[in-house]
Amino acid sequence: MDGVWRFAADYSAAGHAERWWSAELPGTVDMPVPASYNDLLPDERLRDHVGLVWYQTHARPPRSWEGRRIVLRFDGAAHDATVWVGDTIAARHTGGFLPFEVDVTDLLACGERNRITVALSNELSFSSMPPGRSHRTPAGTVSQALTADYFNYTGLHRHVWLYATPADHIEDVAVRTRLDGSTGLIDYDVTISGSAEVSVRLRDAQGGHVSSAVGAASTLEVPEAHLWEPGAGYLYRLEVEYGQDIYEVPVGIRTIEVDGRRFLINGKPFTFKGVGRHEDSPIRGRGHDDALMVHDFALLDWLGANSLRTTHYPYPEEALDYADRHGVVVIDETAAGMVNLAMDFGPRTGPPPETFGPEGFGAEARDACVRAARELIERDRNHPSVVMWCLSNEPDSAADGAREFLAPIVAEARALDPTRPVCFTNVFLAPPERDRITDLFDMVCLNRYQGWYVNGGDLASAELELRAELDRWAERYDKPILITECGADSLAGLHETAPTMWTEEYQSAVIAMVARVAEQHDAVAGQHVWSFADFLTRQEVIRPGGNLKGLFTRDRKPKAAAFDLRRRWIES
Ligand code: BDP
Repeated sequence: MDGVWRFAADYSAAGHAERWWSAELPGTVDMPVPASYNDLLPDERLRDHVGLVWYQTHARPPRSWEGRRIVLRFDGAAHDATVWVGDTIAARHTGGFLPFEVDVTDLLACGERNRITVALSNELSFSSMPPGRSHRTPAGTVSQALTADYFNYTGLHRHVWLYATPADHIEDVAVRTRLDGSTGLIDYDVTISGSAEVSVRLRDAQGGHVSSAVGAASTLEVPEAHLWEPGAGYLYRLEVEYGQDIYEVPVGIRTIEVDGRRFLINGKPFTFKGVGRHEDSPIRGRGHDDALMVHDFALLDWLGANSLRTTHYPYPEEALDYADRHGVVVIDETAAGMVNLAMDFGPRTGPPPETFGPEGFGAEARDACVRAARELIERDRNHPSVVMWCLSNEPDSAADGAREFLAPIVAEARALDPTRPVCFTNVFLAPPERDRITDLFDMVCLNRYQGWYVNGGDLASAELELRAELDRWAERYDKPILITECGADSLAGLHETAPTMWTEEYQSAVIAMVARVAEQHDAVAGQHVWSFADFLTRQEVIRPGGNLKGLFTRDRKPKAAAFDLRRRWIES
């Protein structure tokens, strides 16, 4: 269903009262799908619009689909979607970074022209996913921003599908892999809509038959298994057959374990060398684009990186499929960031409200985070590239109420997936003496900006303080430490012989300093640099054209730090 749809911004919130779904949308605006709408038109009002926008298209399924089950699927509709097929509401969904689908068999007429309308709201609250807040400006408009440091792009960000299956069909497939010596064990579990027999066949990467079984749940044995390894994403193929329906799932056999201070993949210590990134680019905003995705993964490979954190939300499934095939190690993050009012530097008089106090994140927000973890794990659990769930970015982990807020999220993740470790990323305001939640998690993940927000311009002190803090974490926890973020902003093209803040040289020096400290520390299992590329944020005095901590500019040109890192990562 991708392509150019009709579009109307609902500035006066009239769409519902005027039943915009029941006829052609007013106006003549076209909008590409997938894409964010914000930067598509030279229109400031649209860019910063808070409220509803409407998308509309038509679908004419072939007559040969008669009698089949027809499904309408949205891979990502940011953030709150209501979908009509003709005059009927077909679906409602909250959370723009995870998919939803709906059976529209009874709503669509095969061979006819069917109108499909989507109303999208981008209004933020503490329980929206991602969370944010709004305020009325002196000029009388509503202004809002995420509590996190990225622009609130909105739109039909990912592919939209209309597909058909047999009426009696496969609903879901879950796989888990284990190793017994050199034998791989694949536990599979198929959910079906009826009660006919399920059969499965496992093929190797060349299509050769490996093993088969009958039944909706069983274990397949793979003698002398070819393992999925970092950098070498070997995939088997599980073909599931149920009546007239057939579905295939790529399967990578590998194990993950945290053993004391080591992060083990297939029993071998793994050192993370990678980045955090944003789904962000000029014009399309957060809209998924296969060309950009392949290019970005190629640049990651050029850097010598072996891993990626899906900052700060679930990525499109195409990205995880790519990572599976190419052996890229992924830390998969929910959109539940940042639950932290101590980090909210927006205009304010007086001290910040307490993060988990009466004006902050309460039970509704916590339930939204639990749901976000559940939906993420249900979507991504079959991907061998995913080695850990990141359940929150920089929550207020030093605050009263942090433990009560985070513990149910951790419990949900562990119940749904006992095979993967879980983490959250710690903010510098919560060093080991103040943190209240790290014992709930498997790894210590630190976002650290010594040399930038702390000891800016003074790398000698930055290095000493970073070392000292790592020692304190290592003293307290027998867990691996991962530097999940580090870096400095740089203006591409700004140079100095003596590195000073904002130059490309200074950015390189900060990243090199953290690498030196990390490599010399026994407890540290790797370094992720923030960020892969420059990206757009809300407007702020510290954000000239956005966040400039990219190794690449927003249009993917390398800065000095990219060459530096490549030298270190390719050589090591
Ligand atoms: C961390 C956040 C990240 C920000 C980064 C920064 O996790 O989203 O963009 O700092 O300030 O707090 O550059």
